[in-house]
Amino acid sequence: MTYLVTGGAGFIGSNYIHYMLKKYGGAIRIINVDKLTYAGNLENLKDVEGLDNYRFVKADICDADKVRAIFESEEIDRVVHFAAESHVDRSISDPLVFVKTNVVGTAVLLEAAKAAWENADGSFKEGKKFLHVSTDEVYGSLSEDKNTFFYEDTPYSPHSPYSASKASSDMLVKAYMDTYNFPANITNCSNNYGPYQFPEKLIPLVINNCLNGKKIPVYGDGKNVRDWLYVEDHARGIDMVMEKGRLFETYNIGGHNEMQNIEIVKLIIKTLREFLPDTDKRKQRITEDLITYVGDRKGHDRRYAISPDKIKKEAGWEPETMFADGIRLSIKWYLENPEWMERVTSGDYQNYYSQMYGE
Ligand code: NAD
Ligand code: TDX
Repeated sequence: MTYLVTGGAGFIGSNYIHYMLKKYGGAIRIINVDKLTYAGNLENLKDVEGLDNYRFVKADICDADKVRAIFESEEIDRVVHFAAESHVDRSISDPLVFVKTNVVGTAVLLEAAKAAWENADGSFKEGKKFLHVSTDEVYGSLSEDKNTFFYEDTPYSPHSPYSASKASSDMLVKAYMDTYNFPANITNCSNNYGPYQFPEKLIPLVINNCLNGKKIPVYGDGKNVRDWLYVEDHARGIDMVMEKGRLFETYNIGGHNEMQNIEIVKLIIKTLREFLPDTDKRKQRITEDLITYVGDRKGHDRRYAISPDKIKKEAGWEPETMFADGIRLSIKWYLENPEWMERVTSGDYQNYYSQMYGE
């Protein structure tokens, strides 16, 4: 069984590749296609690099010739499509790259998979599936009423250029399913956290700023709510949708872990203080005095919360890692991997590809 994973050098993609190779070993083969933008870090995958059943291809998913060539040279059974520009703040200052990668890149992949998998009569070869990884941000924003959730049939109402580009890519996948019976699933998940997350996103940013005695920028009143999902739970959810999800269906994946941003910031400060010994000089600087309220993000969605009822009922998936445990695991990981953070923040990690692959 051969998987084409796009964006496998990013945060969720690299965790997914680790999860899959650990679970299935040599029974599967993974081809990781990634452009290696600022967010793609091959060092995340150092430990699988030498495996016979893992191959890395440096390519932009917008490059139709290259993508088609991959489908022609390999018998791809399954596509798991993570590759995207993923940071909301960047989409506010530079929307066009989001449209290009997230919309055009998805269209290119769909075309290549369709061309490779379609029979002469318009049906598709047995067992093929395209799983498109999307976000709960396509549904817009919820009120603070705790009884409201995003469901699979919640109308799309994206607000940021990022979520609008993801919504467009979802619509393209839906169009391929409706028009061609193209074998696909869409998953929409909530905020992920865990190892290997680029420190532009809230949790690793707060950990990194604390460890460096830097101010922690909290947008607006800090009371925006996100529904946090431990990345390994997400990887398992994607695998279960791939195995058990009904074709043409959408599945929401969420952790039932709603938290206000400010609660998370305070919890990270408290946990770091607990983990660091008194002799560690950094500890004295890690206090709530680092918290700095700054101007709000433009168009900032107030609350996200996902109902994972459908994936639970149909695939038996449930989150296994509650936030209280997951955040401790994550903080420990960042504390134990200071060189990873150092190389990512200094930009050094970007030399890894040329050292490793000699290009
Ligand atoms: P990330 O930014 O950490 O990684 C994205 C990866 O895609 C990087 O390796 C990057 O090099 C690659 N990439 C970017 N543009 C490319 C292009 N044109 N061609 C090939 N590769 C390219 O993102 P992430 O947080 O791992 O998110 C993965 C997917 O999950 C995205 O589709 C995102 O929208 C979705 N998602 C993320 C979250 C989250 O909390 N992080 C939540 C819901 C959905
Ligand atoms: O410095 C910060 N200060 C702050 O208050 C940052 C980076 C964020 N925030 C707030 C904004 C959000 O309310 O924290 C919350 C989380 O922000 P991000 O980590 O940027 O995530 P978010 O915008 O919620 O989007 C994430 O989850 C959904 C991912 O980046 C998306 O790719 C995913 O689709």
